Amino acid sequence: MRLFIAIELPDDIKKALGRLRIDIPGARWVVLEQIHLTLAFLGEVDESTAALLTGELSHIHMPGFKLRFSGTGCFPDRRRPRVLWIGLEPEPFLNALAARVQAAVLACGIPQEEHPFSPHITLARLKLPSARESGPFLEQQINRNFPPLSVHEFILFQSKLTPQGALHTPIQSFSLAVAGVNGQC
Ligand code: 3AM
Repeated sequence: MRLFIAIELPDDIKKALGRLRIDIPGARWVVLEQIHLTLAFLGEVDESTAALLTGELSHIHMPGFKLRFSGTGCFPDRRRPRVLWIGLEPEPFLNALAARVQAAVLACGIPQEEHPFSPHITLARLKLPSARESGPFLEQQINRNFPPLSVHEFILFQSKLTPQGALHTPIQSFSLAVAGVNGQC
């Protein structure tokens, strides 16, 4: 199965993020329900490795934390935007969580890309990168009233590729602070 690990967002934040959408020809906006903050992408993983992984992930305990949205941005750069996202203010607990998730993944023998964790929430992917068409998205400011994101768990998701796009199904959630209450989704 194709897996990734992410932080889920509450509906009010998904709705607020949805309001950042603008009309960009050829943009594929992530459906609201599937917007998430990726901690690690695992790719294809067999059942026994997935079982090992859930064991490793359940050992991760740390305090919950709050994230604030910083502003819009894009990958790979503003001249050829392919992925449009919203970024997060630096938060050491988020980096610590991503590092611990990464270590758990590597401990299960699942290879990871080497590039450093760059916290972002993907909102759209562009088939035809256009700096001009993406400009109005990138110029949007995140105002102070934008709701913060309280993080108290992370989730192992399955991603099924379908002709209509990827379908995400939560497999198991892992509570950050409280030991022993990890739930099957
Ligand atoms: O949150 P973002 O968009 O950065 O792009 C996919 C998404 O990350 C990424 O995994 C997250 C959950 O789907 N992803 C999908 N296929 C990938 C791949 N082959 C990938 N990341 C790296 N390699």
